[in-house]
Amino acid sequence: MEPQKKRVFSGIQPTGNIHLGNYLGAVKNWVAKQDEKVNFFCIVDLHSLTVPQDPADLRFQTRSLAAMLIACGIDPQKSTLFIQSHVSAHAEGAWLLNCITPLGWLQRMTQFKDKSAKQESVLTGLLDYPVLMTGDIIFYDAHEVPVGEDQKQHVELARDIAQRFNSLYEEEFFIVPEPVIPEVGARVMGLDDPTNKMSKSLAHVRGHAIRLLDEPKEIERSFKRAVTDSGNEIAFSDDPEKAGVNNLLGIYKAVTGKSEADVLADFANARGYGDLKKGVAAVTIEMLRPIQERYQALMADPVELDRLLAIGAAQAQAISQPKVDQMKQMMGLVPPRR
Ligand code: ATP
Ligand code: LTN
Repeated sequence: MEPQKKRVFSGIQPTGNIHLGNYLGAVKNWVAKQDEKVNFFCIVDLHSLTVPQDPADLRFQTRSLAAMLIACGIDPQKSTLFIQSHVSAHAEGAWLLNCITPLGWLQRMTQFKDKSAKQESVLTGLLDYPVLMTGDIIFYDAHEVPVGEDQKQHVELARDIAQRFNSLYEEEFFIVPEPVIPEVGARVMGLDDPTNKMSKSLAHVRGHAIRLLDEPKEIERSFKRAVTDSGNEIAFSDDPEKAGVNNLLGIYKAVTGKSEADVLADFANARGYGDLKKGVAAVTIEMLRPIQERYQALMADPVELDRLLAIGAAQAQAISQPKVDQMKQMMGLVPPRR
């Protein structure tokens, strides 16, 4: 008998512009592993409401991200792709988890401390967000949660909440999930500042990121302006002075899938960084071309996109709602089934 495939859950917020770092560091790996695992990919629109959003903008960004993920290769036949607010079990179950989660656990979260310090008026949802995230994961019995380093503490909290529910109500009811942090190699740095990671919240800044929907001319321009150094040696390096060139080579390597030796061979005859920048731009444009075409086709066919998202939501609801219904029974809200 085939061993049971592990369940993977990951979420991505529909805010900001999806960029090359998100693709090379996260989405590309999700696509590659679709056959090995049972995957749930969720566009977490409820999470986005933890900071104020323009309703029309949020609606558009949510659909646009769904289309982009499919365009990148998330196959709705292989993976369950859905929008969080379409599946009512998330909000319903999060309330139940709220009522077993000590406030102090949430107040300790470093992301809450950082984000709330920067805002004048802090919404309750911002504090409570890790509980909603816990439900996302544990209502699907997910074993693995691929996330960036910044989300590790939230997945650890999810483990604590799952264990607390299990010890209060029924041992082993929830799977205790593990965070899966990608290797550091998958870190794409900002083109304008190669010492800081390329980031969604800065993707609107000119020259910072390559956004997956950028036109070829824009991509060429952004790479051309990329910060390098005053030398001319094209080599992989850990030297912070050479971070710009290292980042460009890293992007070329990730896009082409070539070995470091083959990457360097491609630039053996380059006359300085200008040729490196042109080379990286060319392979990135070629990689993004079919993704952009598929994206445009999906956005032009809203009926098909709705159909795919409705299938995803139905599959997700069929798994998470029974789990939440069982919680309701255990917690004394509805009589247990005989
Ligand atoms: P922000 O930096 O504004 O918080 P983000 O760009 O990190 O946003 P997320 O939605 O938090 O975007 O991340 C989605 C996924 O993309 C995560 O798995 C994250 O680890 C990955 N990711 C984000 N930025 C990079 C990057 N520069 N290089 C590699 N992977 C990245
Ligand atoms: N909080 C995450 C997004 C997220 C998530 C999840 C990730 C919401 N629910 C469940 C993994 C599993 C973020 O902001 N990157």
